[in-house]
This record gives sequence, structure tokens and C-alpha cells, in this order.
Amino acid sequence: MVKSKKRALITGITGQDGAYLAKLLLDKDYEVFGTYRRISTPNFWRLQYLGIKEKITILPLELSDSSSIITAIETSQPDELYNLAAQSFVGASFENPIYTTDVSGLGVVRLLEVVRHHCPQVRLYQASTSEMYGDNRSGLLSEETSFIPSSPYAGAKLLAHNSVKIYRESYNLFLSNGILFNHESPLRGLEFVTRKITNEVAKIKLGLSKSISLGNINSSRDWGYAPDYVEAMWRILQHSEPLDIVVATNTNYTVENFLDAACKHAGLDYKDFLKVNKKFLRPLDVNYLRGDNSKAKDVLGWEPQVTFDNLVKIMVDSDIARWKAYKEGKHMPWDALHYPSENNMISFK
Ligand code: NAP
Ligand code: G4F
Repeated sequence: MVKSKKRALITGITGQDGAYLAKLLLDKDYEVFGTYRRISTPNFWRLQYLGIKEKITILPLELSDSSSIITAIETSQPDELYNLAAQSFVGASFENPIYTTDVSGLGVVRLLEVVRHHCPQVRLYQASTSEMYGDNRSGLLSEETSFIPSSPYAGAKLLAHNSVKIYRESYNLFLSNGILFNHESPLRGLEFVTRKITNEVAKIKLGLSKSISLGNINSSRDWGYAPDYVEAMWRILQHSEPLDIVVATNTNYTVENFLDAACKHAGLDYKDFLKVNKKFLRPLDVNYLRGDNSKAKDVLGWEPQVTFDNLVKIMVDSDIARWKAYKEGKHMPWDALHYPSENNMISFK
């Protein structure tokens, strides 16, 4: 008898993690469905970059609209559901707190209601986050550490995280939270600090820019490599029981460390280019994040493969190669050309 393929539905497939996860699942012979938002200009550059856009069935889904969630789930009939969709930029959550809470928090409750009524057999992965730990921390942060959210984004994600636990216990559903620490890649959005740095360093290296403006450079993060982290997501749903689990590297570095490493790799000195601009400071920031991956190692057999130094090199090399190709007149799926200069962008505090 021919065994039919496993079916996976990924919400937020147009984002960094959605694209890498889709690639991983296609390589594992899944039938992959992915959701996008109806926006005026299509946003499929990451799927094109990985050469997988035509292999995925794309469905519309808006987390503020329950009917679109029902339609996407009924159409795809997934065995595994990865909820990666969110308003994921912490800075923007201070500008749009109600929207962020609606999409990244309440949107997950809407999704859980649809799961409960329409596909209770599905295995669901929820994209929880280290941002929920909040500020004033030290040491290794684990599954046992309490959460003290410090932004509307973190508050919304904690609502989602707790709702997953409530639905799991109330209705005996297979629902897991992956508490992922920061993970980056050449497909990272340009508003996040690592990619902002590597994109600007590449432009400085090629004579296309003269400086880089950042906010809180003393903040530290536990930065891993996104393709390693989507492997952890998949392992979480293959585990025999649903669970909540930290995915991290156990190391952390400051934003200044990242900038220094990126500039050194490009043969530059960051002190020649750095401008600190208050515009990029948040009303409240998380200054320290460092995760404890012991449970992920023990239970999932997962370990990060890419070190901090290698992550920086991968991202800098990739952005230099893209800007070089652009200077040579080559066309490629890419975000940087369409991103406005942050000098022209106003933030409301
Ligand atoms: P990302 O690149 O910002 O992708 C977010 C995705 O959500 C995009 O596909 C986006 O669509 C979609 N989306 C946004 N608003 C939506 C809405 N109202 N309805 C439906 N879809 C919507 O984020 P990522 O870095 O891949 O992260 C994936 C998930 O993991 C997010 O939930 C994030 O909060 C969480 N997380 C990320 C990290 C990290 O370090 N990357 C760490 C912990 C947790 P558009 O492309 O149209 O904007
Ligand atoms: O790169 P970031 O914007 O990432 P942040 O806030 O840690 O959030 C990311 O990781 C979370 C996991 O912990 C995810 F849940 C979330 O979805 C997202 O993927 O900022 C990192 C740090 C912050 O302390 C910020 O204040 O960098 C500091 N920073 C300094 N200058 C800057 C800048 N951040 C940005 N985006 N831009 C700057 O110019």
C-alpha cells in the first residue's frame, strides 16, 4: 500500500523561520502548505531565494480573522501545524500595542479554538519566545525560570504561551511551546539588529554607505542560526508527548560584540562607522538573554551546529555577495533594495 505524505501547515511561511522550515519539511518529503497575508505587494522573496516557492501550496490567512483560519485548516487538513505567524518585531509592538496583542496573542487563542473544533488530532507547534523572560536577568534561563514580560510583544506571546498550556490540559490536545532564543540568518528581516548590521557593513565595505546608526549596543542576546532552530521545531513535534522547551545556544554576546565581529570579518573597524541614535532606543528593553538548552539536548537530542563567529560570517558574506551582485546589475530575490532608509523613518514613543 502506498503511504500518503505527511501534511504540514506553516502559518507565516513568508517570514524567516517559515521559509527555512518549509525547506526542511520538503526535504523530509512532507506535503507543505503555507499561509500568507493579502498585502498589496507580494512578499515571497525568501521562498524564491530558497528555490521552493513552486513546491508549496499557498493559502491566505490573517490571524485577526477566524474564518480565514478555519478555511486554511479545512483546506490543508494538516498532521502538523506550525504557528509561526506573528507581529514579531518588539520595537513595533510599542508603536502598535493593540494590533500586536490582537495578532500575536489573541490570534493564537483564535487558532486554538479552530484546532479544538476542527482538527483536534493535529500536532501544534507554537512559536514562543525568550522575550517573555523580560529584563533584569542573569545566568541561564530555563523552562523553570519565571516570565516577566517587558513589551507589548512579550505580553502577547505570554498570553499565547499560557493559552497553549490551558488548551493542552483542558482538552487533551497535542500542543507544544518552543521557547526559542534569538535566531538569525541571511533571511532575517532588515529591522532586526543583526541583519541591520550585516547589511550596513556590506554597504560600507562596498562604498555604498558611510555609517551605521544603532540604539542600545550594550544589550546582549543568545544568538543562534535559524536553520538549526527550525530543526528543533520539527523535533518538538516528533516527540512522544507535547511539551514546553527552551531552544538556545547557552552563550550570549552584546550588540556591540556583534557589530565588532561583523566589521572585523569585513576588514573594518566599527569605531569608524558607529553612530548611537536615541531614536532606536525602546521605552523598555530586555538587556540580557542567555538560554539553557539542557532539556533540548536531553529530550530532543538537539544541539546548535553554528557558532556565533560562524553566524556572523555567514550573514556578512551573504550581504556582501548580494550587494556585489546588485552592483554588477544582477537580479535576485532580495529585500534590501525595497527597504526604506531608516533616516527617513519616524518612530513614535
Ligand atoms: P518574521 O520573519 O517576522 O515572520 C513573521 C510571519 O508572520 C510573516 O510571514 C508575516 O507575514 C506573518 N504575519 C505577520 N502578521 C500576521 C497576521 N496578522 N496574520 C497572519 N500572518 C502574519 O518572524 P520569524 O523571525 O520568522 O519568527 C517566526 C515566529 O517565531 C514569530 O512568531 C516570532 O515571534 C517567533 N520567534 C522568533 C524568534 C527569532 O529570533 N526569529 C525567536 C523567538 C520567537 P508578512 O511576511 O506578510 O509580514
Ligand atoms: O534584533 P532585535 O530587534 O531583536 P529582539 O528585540 O531581541 O527580538 C527578536 O528576538 C526575540 C527572541 O528573544 C523574538 F521573539 C522576536 O520576535 C525577535 O525575533 O533587538 C535585539 C537588541 C535589543 O535589545 C535592541 O534594543 O538589539 C538592540 N538594538 C540596538 N540597536 C537594536 C538596535 N535593535 C534594532 N532592531 N535596531 C537597532 O538599531
